[in-house]
Amino acid sequence: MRLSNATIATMDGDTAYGLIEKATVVIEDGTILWVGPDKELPAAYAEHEVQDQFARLITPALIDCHTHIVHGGHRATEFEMRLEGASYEEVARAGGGIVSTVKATREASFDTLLEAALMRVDRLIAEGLSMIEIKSGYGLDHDTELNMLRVARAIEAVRPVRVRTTFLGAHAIPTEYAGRSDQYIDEVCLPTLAAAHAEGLVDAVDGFVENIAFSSEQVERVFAAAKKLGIPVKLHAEQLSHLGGTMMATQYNALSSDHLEYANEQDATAMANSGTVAVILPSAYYTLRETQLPPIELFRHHGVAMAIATDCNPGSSPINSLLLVMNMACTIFRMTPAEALAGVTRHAAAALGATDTGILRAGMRADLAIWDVEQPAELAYRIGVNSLHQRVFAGVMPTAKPLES
Ligand code: DI6
Ligand code: FE
Repeated sequence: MRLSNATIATMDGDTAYGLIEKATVVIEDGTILWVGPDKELPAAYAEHEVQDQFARLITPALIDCHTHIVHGGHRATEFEMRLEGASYEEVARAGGGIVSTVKATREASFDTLLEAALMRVDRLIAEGLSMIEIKSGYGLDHDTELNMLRVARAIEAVRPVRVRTTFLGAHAIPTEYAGRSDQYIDEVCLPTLAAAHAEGLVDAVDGFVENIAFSSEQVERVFAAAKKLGIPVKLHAEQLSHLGGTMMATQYNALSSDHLEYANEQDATAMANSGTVAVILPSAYYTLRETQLPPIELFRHHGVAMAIATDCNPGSSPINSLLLVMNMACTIFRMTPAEALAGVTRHAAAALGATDTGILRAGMRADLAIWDVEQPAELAYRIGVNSLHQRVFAGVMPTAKPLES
């Protein structure tokens, strides 16, 4: 198949969008064979079935590289509490917050969790998503952590989307281990990681270094175990305060450090050196009415790749739209629309260690999003508007229903 007469934002190369006007992408067996100007189409591809795109925009399909999309219940009551003045940390300490979602997730069946997650995933797919990272971390016991990861994997079996699973056993301290966080790491987190890995359920290991969660030293023990198993790591760090999680994570060549509102220049240089992606999460900042902006300019200055993601979760980020997150990244964090698009394609792929997607180039997977817009900046510019015309997943386009004979 060949899609012609398109504006193609390859997100490849050194220019902002890697833009090619009046361009063609040739796809075969789920792979991109060629991308370039219509006029330069090699003769070998001239016979491929052609579809005129009438100047539509083609980008890599979107990637959400940080979500907690599998979870039980919701936290609308906590939303009300926070609006009446309670802080996120106060809610957490009062037994709300993450721990209340843990209760709801433990009580939910596999089917209930799957059904609820699919409703959210479908909204992302409708915006051109092809790959999603999904974390555990609302189980905090052996069975529920494994159940969450199995649900995450099941999504891939029932929807045309790729799932990357992340073990986040060090997300919060469950009530039964209150005041005994070291024991929780030893007795639950580490053995559950081993079990989940043995079942093939872990693509990466994550942790939460924060006053309301774990210390850098505690998460480092989990990272050391991940390293022994050969699993890459990533970290929730410097979200509510600066505790140095990012520096520790870079010593493990973390794929990403996420949130980062309180990160500083030392963190930025360490991330640049270790190739750790900064995952920026504007919706969590927005929902918590945070005022400390992540140091975007420092990341830019030091050449740290920036991804952006939904952080979809029932507490700090009840959002199901990557397009809206792109808008927030620009309007609130002053990222450019080109950085926002790279943040949900090329750099999101890097944050997941995925090397076959995120840019449009010969040899990459044919995961594309086709948009009814004139220029790529429109994707981040419009608010609450989904301009997706069509998604192409592994080279497959949804076809029109055949006419009844
Ligand atoms: N940081 C977050 O933003 C989410 N987890 C984390 O470590 C929030 C999780 C929640 O509030 O349920
Ligand atoms: Fe998160």
